[in-house]
Order: sequence, then structure tokens, then C-alpha cells
Amino acid sequence: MCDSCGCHPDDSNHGRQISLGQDILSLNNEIAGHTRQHLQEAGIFCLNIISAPGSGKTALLEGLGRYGKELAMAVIVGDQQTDNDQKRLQGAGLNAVQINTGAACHLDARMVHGAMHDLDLSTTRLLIIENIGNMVCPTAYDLGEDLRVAVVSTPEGEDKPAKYPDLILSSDVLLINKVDLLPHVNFNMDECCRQARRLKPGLEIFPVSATTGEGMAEFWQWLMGKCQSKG
Ligand SMILES: Nc1nc2c(ncn2[C@@H]2O[C@H](COP(=O)(O)OP(=O)(O)O)[C@@H](O)[C@H]2O)c(=O)[nH]1
Ligand SMILES: [Mg+2]
Repeated sequence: MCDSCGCHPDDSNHGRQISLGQDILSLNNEIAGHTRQHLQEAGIFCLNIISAPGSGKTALLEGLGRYGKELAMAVIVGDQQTDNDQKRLQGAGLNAVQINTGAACHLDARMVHGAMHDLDLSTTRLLIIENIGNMVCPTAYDLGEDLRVAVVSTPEGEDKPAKYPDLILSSDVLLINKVDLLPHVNFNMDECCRQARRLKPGLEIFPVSATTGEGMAEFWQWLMGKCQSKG
């Protein structure tokens, strides 16, 4: 857990820690608002993808690269260390920049704003932020995105929506990845969807596989509808 997170204000009776968390979040929201305005003016649609480590965020983006050519898709990817994901995404033909957060467990709006200046976004219409693998802390940080995408994967088990409600409550769409593994893992798809929609009725859910491409065209079509409705 990182010092700046402020994700456990209720754990402490120390008022100072609570107000520090609130100050950090209100500064973050201010920067995120600035980013959102900048992206709006530039006509860029922005996604923030949040999941546990290994759910397949990078693999899904490698797959989406096939669809997004005309949008000059760009990716800002966060990990504590390494530029492995930047290299994978560039290998898939995407304009990608890596943020290393060191001890921090989430991306914040200031980091993303800084990384945006390292990307040539002049022709970009779709900017995707791959957050640090963590289902809790990133949910508290607005990054200026238009749409938040939660990902869970079948080997993680169907109880993740109930266990990590903030992820579902703060997201606009849920991808259930690795459906190609359904014959090999204990995963109840109906129960996973039920838990997610109990928290957020009407939530869009797409079962997908980054490996086989199943469900990706349906998700892409839905996403393009959202991009276009923003104008
Ligand atoms: N079988 C299967 N494996 C997947 C799928 N998506 C990702 N993986 C694998 O899961 C591991 C973690 O994927 P990665 O994209 O690095 O996850 P991230 O940490 O969320 O970015 C890698 O070994 C991927 O090849 C999928 O749909 N099916
Ligand atoms: Mg990744």
C-alpha cells in the first residue's frame, strides 16, 4: 500500500489522516477535471481500465489494437516497475507510454497528465489508461476518463464483484475475460453477473477472451457507440 493513497480513511481515528486523504483526492479531482476538459477540446475519448494483476488488461488492449487503427489508439500503462507492457503494446502497433509508480498502488491524475505530454496525441481519438493491477485503490482516483472499464477473469472466481464492490460501483462496464478457460476453472458466469448487477442494475457486461478474440467485436461495437455519442 502506498503512503499517498488515502484509501483507508475509516481505519484510523486520526483526523489528520482523514483530512490528508480528502486533500489528496480533491487535488486529484481538480487535475482530472483539467485533463477531461483538455481531452474534450481535442476530441479524444478516454478509458480507464482497472483490474487485479493478471486479469488480462494488456492482452485485451493488444487485441483491441486490431480494431482501433483508424482511431490512432494510444495507451498510458501503469505498473510499479518495468516497461514490459509498453513493449507489448508497441509490439501490437499501439502508441504506448509506461508509467512506473514505484511504491504507489494506483495511477493518479497528475501522473496521467504528465504522461499525456510524452505521447503524440495529435491524431488520437481513443486514449486508454491501463491502471496498476489492483482492484481497490485505483477506484478512488478519477483520471479524467469518459468511461471506466472493470475487468475480472474466470480463474479469479465469480465472487469478485461482491468482494470488491467499489470497482463495480465506479465502473461503466464489466469485462469478464478468459472465457476460453471456462471448461477448466470453477467459475459461475450467471452468479458473477448477478452479483455485479445487484450492485449496479443495468451494468453492461461482456464475456470476452483476449486469447481467442471471443466477445471482442461486441465490446468494440458498444465502445464505438459510446465514443460517437460523445461526439
Ligand atoms: N487463457 C487466457 N489467458 C489470457 C487471456 N488474457 C490474458 N491471458 C494471460 O493472462 C496473463 C496476464 O495477462 P496480462 O495481459 O499481462 O494481464 P494484466 O496484468 O491485467 O495486464 C498472461 O499470461 C496472458 O497471456 C485470455 O483471455 N485467456
Ligand atoms: Mg498489464
